[in-house]
Amino acid sequence: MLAADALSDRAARLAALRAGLFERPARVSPKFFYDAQGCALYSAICELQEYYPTRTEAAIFERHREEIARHLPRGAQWVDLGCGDGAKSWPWLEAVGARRWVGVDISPQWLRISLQAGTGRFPGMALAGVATDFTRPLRLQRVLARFDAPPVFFYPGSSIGNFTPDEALALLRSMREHLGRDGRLLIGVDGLKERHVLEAAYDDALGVTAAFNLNVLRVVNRELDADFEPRRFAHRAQFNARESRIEMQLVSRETQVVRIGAAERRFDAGEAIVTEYSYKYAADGFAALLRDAGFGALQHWSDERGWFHVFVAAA
Ligand code: AVJ
Repeated sequence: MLAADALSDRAARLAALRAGLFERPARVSPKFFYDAQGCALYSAICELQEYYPTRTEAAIFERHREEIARHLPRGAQWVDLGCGDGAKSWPWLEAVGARRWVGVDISPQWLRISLQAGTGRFPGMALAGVATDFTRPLRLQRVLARFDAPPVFFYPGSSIGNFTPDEALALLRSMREHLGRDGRLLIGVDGLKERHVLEAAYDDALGVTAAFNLNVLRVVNRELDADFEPRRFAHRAQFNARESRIEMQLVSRETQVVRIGAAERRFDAGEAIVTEYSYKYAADGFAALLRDAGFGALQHWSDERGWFHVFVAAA
């Protein structure tokens, strides 16, 4: 596993986490959701009846795998961005006859799990894991240069939705710069749909998403030596139609003072901490974003309801 982030990067991340908590409104980047507990809760979310994105994308992949694969280079280096447990990649490695799998994730836990799974399933295949964070430009040129095979950047699950359109544009540009002539991007993005469907997906009846959201307070307590009490905050998920995004927040149930390291932060009753934006795109809106990022030829697949979109893009 390659540790792309030095200690100073960790210090900078924690400083930014701390600064965000003192802003008005307070905010915590969603990248802090994914400690071991957060990863387990996210896996549970993906099984929820209300959370349609994982299932809908999987059905598009299953149904169109052969056709999509014909638009991807054979013998590729498969670069799984935000690989998680790696499970979404494995059928693709077979479909494109990939020569190497490169897992990229912010969570070393996920990298360990996915590398182990990949080794078990593809004993002869070259595997690499890179621990890094997509809030900065990707720098995978050196890792990719070790193999003479075109890359496929695989960015499924609407992870791109966590970025504002401006940030998404920068990330897509940085992916495109890695592709060369034969490389491709295969990306999944959640579609615009009725408010009640969106809000149920982010506020499920079992409270799994609430637990996932509240868990970030435990991450903050550990990372910043703070004393947030999850019970004193409530989960909220609302669709902001003007911005075309789900907004997840943690709302203070009462007026309270929280210690954060040596400092204190007061939260009024009803005051919110913004923890996640999840942007939703119409197919043509996302195609326009890809073009703005400099991509050329695009292919698009969707489900019957148009709930989720899959694109293949060439540089
Ligand atoms: C991992 C960013 C795709 O936005 O749907 C799921 C995260 N948050 N439920 C999403 C998430 C709450 C998820 N992404």
